[in-house]
Amino acid sequence: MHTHAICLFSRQLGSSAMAFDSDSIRGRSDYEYLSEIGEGAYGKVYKAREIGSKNRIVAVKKLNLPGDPEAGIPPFMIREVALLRKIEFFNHPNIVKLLDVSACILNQSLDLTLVFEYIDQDLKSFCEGKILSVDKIKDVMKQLLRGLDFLHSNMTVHRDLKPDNILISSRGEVKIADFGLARLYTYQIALTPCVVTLWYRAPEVLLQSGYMSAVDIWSAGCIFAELFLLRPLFRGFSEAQQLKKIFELIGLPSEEEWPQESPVRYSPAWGPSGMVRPGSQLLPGLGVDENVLLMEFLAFNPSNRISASQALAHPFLAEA
Ligand code: 0RS
Repeated sequence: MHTHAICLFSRQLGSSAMAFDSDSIRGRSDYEYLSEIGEGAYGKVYKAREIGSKNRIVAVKKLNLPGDPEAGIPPFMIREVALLRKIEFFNHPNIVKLLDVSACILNQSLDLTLVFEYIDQDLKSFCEGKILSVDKIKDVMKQLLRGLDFLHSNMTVHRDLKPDNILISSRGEVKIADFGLARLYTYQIALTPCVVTLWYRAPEVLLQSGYMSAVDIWSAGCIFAELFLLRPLFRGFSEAQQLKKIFELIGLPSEEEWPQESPVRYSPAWGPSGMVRPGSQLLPGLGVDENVLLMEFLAFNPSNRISASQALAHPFLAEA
């Protein structure tokens, strides 16, 4: 079969709209698929070998959506790719490297192929049944927070950070992957170089420290504790159970602290009353500095939660 497709974004990062032969778009002639490494709502991720002079190992992420050929590439996909390419431009050591992007509409379906550098291991398997030294935990957290600080200063939130999508290279480099749920939290994406008015912009937008990024910090806190405990900190199997487990550790906020706009009603049955006092030990197995930092990561109110850059300056991570 020889079909021509409309294709946005080139095979090599650099140029834009072009038409390609479908076989080359689908990558059949470019990559030898070695194994499936992941599957999710997003599609599938494969370990593959690039055919040609390079022969390097890559991670190929394939997203497929039922598409209306008349409608073209949906704006959310263009935004998603614009975000990935913007992030890529800065080439941050703690963000997985994007090598190639292509999107095309073919036979009623919309394909998006993302090619990344391949990293040997995920954090989940890295720490499985292995006791990590405090220095190693520090190193992993510093790299993770540097990656998060970079994302957050580019007004991007990951929203689904977990040990499965944090990768560790054989050289010990920590890299954040899986931007499937990541979103820019600006109203204006700089796709066109136009002057935008700042006159009506709220201070939290100007300060680029919206509460949005605090969700990643919570995740980082859970991961921090997991590196010590060698098991997930809060293992709930329903949303109610998850909240209950959280409040069992950090204490139940007062009714005044409960977000007014929340559809979840306040109930004293959620957990022991009263938030944990500052200076108390959340986890008895951890040292004082570790506990103080953990408490800052796990602040109930997102506006009180530590930022990635503040965490990097915390005594536990800053020294040595
Ligand atoms: C279920 C036990 C395993 O290089 C791995 C890579 C790996 C990558 C890579 C690079 C860039 C992604 C992967 C990526 C893209 C969604 C993703 C979701 C989760 C993780 C990565 C994603 N068990 C699962 C996965 N696993 C080992 C055990 C590995 C091992 C090495 N290298 N991904 N996953 N983006 N989209």
